[in-house]
Amino acid sequence: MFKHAVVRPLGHNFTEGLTTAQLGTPDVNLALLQHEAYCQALENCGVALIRLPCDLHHPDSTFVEDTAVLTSQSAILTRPGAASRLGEIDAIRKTIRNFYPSIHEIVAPGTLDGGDVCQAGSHFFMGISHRTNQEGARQLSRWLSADDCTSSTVDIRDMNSILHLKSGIAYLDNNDLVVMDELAGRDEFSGYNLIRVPAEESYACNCILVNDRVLMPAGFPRLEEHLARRGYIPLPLEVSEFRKMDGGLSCLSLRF
Ligand code: CIR
Repeated sequence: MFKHAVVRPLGHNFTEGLTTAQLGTPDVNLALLQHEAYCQALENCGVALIRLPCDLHHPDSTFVEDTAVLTSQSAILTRPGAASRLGEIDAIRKTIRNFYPSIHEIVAPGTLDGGDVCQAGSHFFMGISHRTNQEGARQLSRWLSADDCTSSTVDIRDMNSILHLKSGIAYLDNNDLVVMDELAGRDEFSGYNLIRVPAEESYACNCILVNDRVLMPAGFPRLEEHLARRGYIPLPLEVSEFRKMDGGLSCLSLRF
């Protein structure tokens, strides 16, 4: 169960953030409305929000998930792989200090984005991507093993279709793993019940189980039906403007 989530609205310069998606320029006002609806959805799932003010120095700072890995036992601040995002960590450090007695940090030369870390019970998959390097994954794995958690890496550097590992997989419950077709054959995932997502819906892989609901992007009926058939309660949300900045739905909150 998640009790809390950190969220941070985008600023007027959101469109100056990093992106490779060629989906046009986001509409900032629409993005703000989508962000607020996302926040309300989290609250409706019983989560208390910690709302940070927007940070105009960091146009990507609404994607708070990339800044930390929070588990029931530990908090590990990341060291984002994009230089323009390194300064996002300070505000998160101050915020989570109120909830965790001690905080670990990924240090140079390690880099790690929270979007590359997928928790599946007591096991953590860590994507090796253009943002997260082997050293960042090694440091995270050491902190996790101190809590008796296991971890393993999944190399996604040769994939152009996803930025982070969690752009292509999501762990739900009961050994169920949502996975994009392109990743479904990887040995790393063979022990899971795979909920395969066809290529035309792969953006929807980035969904999150928050207490009793699965928050997922709106407009992906096949995954929505599949989840409902398996007994989940899907809650579709509009996140079109975040997609234009390479953002998934999970990255808009840090849940713990
Ligand atoms: C970036 O490129 O860093 C941001 N524009 C998007 C980050 C999205 N993060 C995520 O999916 N975890």
